Amino acid sequence: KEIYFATSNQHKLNEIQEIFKNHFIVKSIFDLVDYFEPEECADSFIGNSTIKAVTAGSLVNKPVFADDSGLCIDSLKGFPGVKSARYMEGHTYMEKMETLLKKIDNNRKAYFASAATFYDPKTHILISTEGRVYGSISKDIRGKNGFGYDPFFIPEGFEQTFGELGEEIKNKISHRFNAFDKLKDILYKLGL
Ligand code: ITT
Repeated sequence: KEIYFATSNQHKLNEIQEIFKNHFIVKSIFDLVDYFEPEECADSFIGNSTIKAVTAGSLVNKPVFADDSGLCIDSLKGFPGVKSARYMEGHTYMEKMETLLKKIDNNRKAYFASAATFYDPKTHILISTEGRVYGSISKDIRGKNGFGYDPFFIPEGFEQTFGELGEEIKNKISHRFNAFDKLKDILYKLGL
């Protein structure tokens, strides 16, 4: 089975291709169209992943997946959260992680969240799930694997950051894995 993933983030595409390798052939939406990214104006991850999936699915008239995700830091009241991508604009992740490190107090708890949406424009079936991985923000920025905020996030049960742990471990425990694994189970139960 083939499904198109409505993302412009190559790292997300690679992770989803790996997670689904025994279930779906996941292709980039850019194989079909010069996909135009819709404005992510919702105030929740599921709201934004729904906007992406419905826009893309309607454009290509085929079933699609979308993901909206971010890092929520406890001591910053969940910031950057749904603004995780926008917060980065015009800066490098290194600069932004350093700025965040200065703002975080003794409570270093944080989680990554991912909303996964499936949309089929022919049947109008629309399904969303959310997944999280809990952990903490490291005191320094470590590791070159992954992307975005991975080099300063330590998942629970580990001492290394996602940047150090690498994709094999990340893909077994990540927010994205948890969200898409739930979505996969629902699609399977519905026979889709
Ligand atoms: P698309 O909307 O095209 O899918 P995007 O990168 O703009 O790509 P989002 O709007 O969902 O995606 O923004 C998510 C941001 O949250 C992402 O750019 C990273 O900064 C951060 N993020 C999400 N998942 C992450 C992960 O697994 N590791 C590190 N940072 C992550």
